[in-house]
Amino acid sequence: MYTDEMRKSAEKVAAARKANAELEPRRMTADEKDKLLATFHPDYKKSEFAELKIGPNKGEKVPLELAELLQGNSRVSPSDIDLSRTDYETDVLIIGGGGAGSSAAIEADEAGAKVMIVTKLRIGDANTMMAEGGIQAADKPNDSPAIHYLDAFGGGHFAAKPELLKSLVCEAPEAIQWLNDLGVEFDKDADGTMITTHGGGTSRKRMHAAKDYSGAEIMRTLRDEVFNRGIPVVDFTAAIELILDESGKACGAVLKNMETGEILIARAKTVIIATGGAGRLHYQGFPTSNHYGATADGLVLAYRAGAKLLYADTLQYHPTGVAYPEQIFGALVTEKVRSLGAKLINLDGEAFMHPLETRDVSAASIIRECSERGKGIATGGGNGVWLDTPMIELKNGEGTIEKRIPAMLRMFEKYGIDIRKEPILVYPTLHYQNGGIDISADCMSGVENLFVAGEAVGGIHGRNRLMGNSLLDIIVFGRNAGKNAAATAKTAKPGKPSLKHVASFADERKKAGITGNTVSPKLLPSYTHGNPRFEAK
Ligand code: MEZ
Repeated sequence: MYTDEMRKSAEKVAAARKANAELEPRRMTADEKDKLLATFHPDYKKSEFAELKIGPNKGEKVPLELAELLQGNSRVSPSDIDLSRTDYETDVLIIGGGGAGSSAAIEADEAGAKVMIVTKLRIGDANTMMAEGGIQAADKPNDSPAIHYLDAFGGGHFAAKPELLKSLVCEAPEAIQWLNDLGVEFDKDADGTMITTHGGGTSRKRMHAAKDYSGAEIMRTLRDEVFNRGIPVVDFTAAIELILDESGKACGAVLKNMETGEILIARAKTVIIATGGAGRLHYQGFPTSNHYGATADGLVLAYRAGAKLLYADTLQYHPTGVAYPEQIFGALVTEKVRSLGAKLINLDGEAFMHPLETRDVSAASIIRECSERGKGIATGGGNGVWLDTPMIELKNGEGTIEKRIPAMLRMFEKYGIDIRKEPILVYPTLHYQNGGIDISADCMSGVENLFVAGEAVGGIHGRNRLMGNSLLDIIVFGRNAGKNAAATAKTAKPGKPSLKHVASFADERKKAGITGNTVSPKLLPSYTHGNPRFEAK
């Protein structure tokens, strides 16, 4: 499968494997990291950001593609929408059918609220499903939530909102127990002890996994629970605007049937945004590990309704996306591969960095190797570095790859690459939206009765997230959002529904001189445009 040029370099990797396996590359100093990030991390490329001219974050910079959507035109003309009709009525309306939305639905249902999920694709079409390596929780005797907090706070450049990070780490052990009780098949030893490993930037082994399809296993379990409880799921139906009442409280959404284009009205006492990430916006032309619907819709809905965003200028590029073969370009190669001992190696067979630096540092380091240092391996469309997977079995014994990372084995096997015998080519891929909607500790956004959970939230992780803290946050904040939205719904008495905020936003746009005909939320990626089979009606 590899070209002759690639093979020549792969031979150097094989020759140096034993020595590289024994080598402990040093960790970078804080100064070295800062310099590396400033020069090579995509978040620092000024020309790729634009200043927002309107809305709650006016004056702040966000990626060009996001700025266009946040300041875009609504998909509806408020005067055309008949708000007197009611197609759906519920206590808690959850927008998004991934891990956060499902966790929220389960807890709101448990609290006795009437709940409904709407999702533009199907329940489980979400980044949760795509997560591979695991979920963090400090539940071993040598660990504690305080140590987990320090790892995550440092890894996120000391920018996380303390009250959010505190909830994340303190509620983590219970979240794992909850998932275990629901039926998630975590990796365990023969005596039932959970197997845990390191991730980048963790000082303790606290990554719980279900082989290398942890997210799929968690999503499978949550989806079963949603169905078992009989919670209604309205699929192929996108939320295209929030509805607020006269006093500005969230009380529903304008929906659009993705197949027929029909406009529907959902009324609710509280609303939860759990719409996930933005990888399919392909910032700076990066490929993505994200699912098909990751187009930042929740951020657009909330922003237009007046909710502030936090750290929307910071994205996570997972260091190891597939660089070759091109059929799976950008797909995730889980960090667990490095947790199990594989190292990153350059063209000349050198282990050029510690394999478990934090993700922003690792990604920037790979980009430097492929650009300034000229030590990347040509892949046809670009460059990549080697991830020396055979090292895993050299260190841990034969059979480890099949047992611990079978999905990786299968993914490359399809293209004639046996990762037990040959290294693989990787390059950073757009993986996670570090920023999102600003919330308080109870998961409420700046708009009253509008709650947020999962990747659409900003501030839990600061300006960089550690592996396994995202599967954790969808559970912790999903559950909390569900409980709090249900409690609030008990006493909420929504006033007259209105789309005044949509009209005001359009006025603001005009006054600021924003022209352009971009409509948002985007709903589906751009490469569907022009193809009637995939176009959102
Ligand atoms: O938290 C993640 O993003 C994750 C577990 C990814 C991975 O490398 O597997």
